[in-house]
Amino acid sequence: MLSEVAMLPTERSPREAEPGWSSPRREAVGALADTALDDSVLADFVRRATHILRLHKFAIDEIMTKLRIWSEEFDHIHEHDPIEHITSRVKSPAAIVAKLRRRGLPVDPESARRHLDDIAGVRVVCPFVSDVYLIRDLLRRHNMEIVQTKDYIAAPKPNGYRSLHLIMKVPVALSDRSELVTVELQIRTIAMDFWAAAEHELFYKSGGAVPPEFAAELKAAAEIAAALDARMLALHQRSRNEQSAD
Ligand code: 0O2
Repeated sequence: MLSEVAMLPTERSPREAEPGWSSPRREAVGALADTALDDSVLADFVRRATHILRLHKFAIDEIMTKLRIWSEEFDHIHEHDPIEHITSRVKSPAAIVAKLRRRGLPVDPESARRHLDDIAGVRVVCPFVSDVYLIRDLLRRHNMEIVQTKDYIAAPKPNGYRSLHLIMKVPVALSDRSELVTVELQIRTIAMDFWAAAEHELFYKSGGAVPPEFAAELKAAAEIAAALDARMLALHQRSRNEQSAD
């Protein structure tokens, strides 16, 4: 039952379902490394966390519905779909327990809900950088509550990582009440996503320590990806201008 909640369907295009947020993620590696996680603690957490995990799945469903509508409507009206694909996941119980332990927090579902912003994660991959901010603006325009923004496009991480991260409070209407649920939304271009996936793979294989010359190469590659994004955006804008002049 629980695995149905933790293993969400994910989507390559907003309109067709398929398997997930790439793996193994760093948090999963962390969870394996922390195998002080004894089975009884995890089993107890899993038993008590079902409701909270389900709630986060519902919040993801809410966001996905909005994104699908915007994707299809934009494509229809403006002949441009700002969403290339979407993936999502509910964090696994083992990864939640490992993160709470790492942070020295109580290991129970309420503590997870209070302290972790990334139990529900949605990743939106866009063709152009302008689409990333378009999605952010659409969320704002529809009064979706954004409680935190980390703009790693305007200010990339030292390793070169680029993405727009939004922490959102998503209202979920249950049969007897409404609940505000936290969702982490990562919005990035295809080039940023390619870099992040490759970096994650390299980072994972190197066991967490990236040698300095390797790190410099990764950063240089991120800058090439950013330059490519800038060129593709310029082409996109030129093509839009030419279409509107016709
Ligand atoms: P997963 O499975 O993708 O969720 P926090 O999440 O609060 O503990 P932080 O650094 O404050 O950590 O959060 P931030 O900066 O918003 O980053 C969280 C997520 O962004 C990560 O989640 C990754 O998905 C992605 N991310 C951030 N930095 C990098 C990076 O340098 N390379 C790659 N490939 N991804 C990055 P998790 O927890 O790693 O895993």
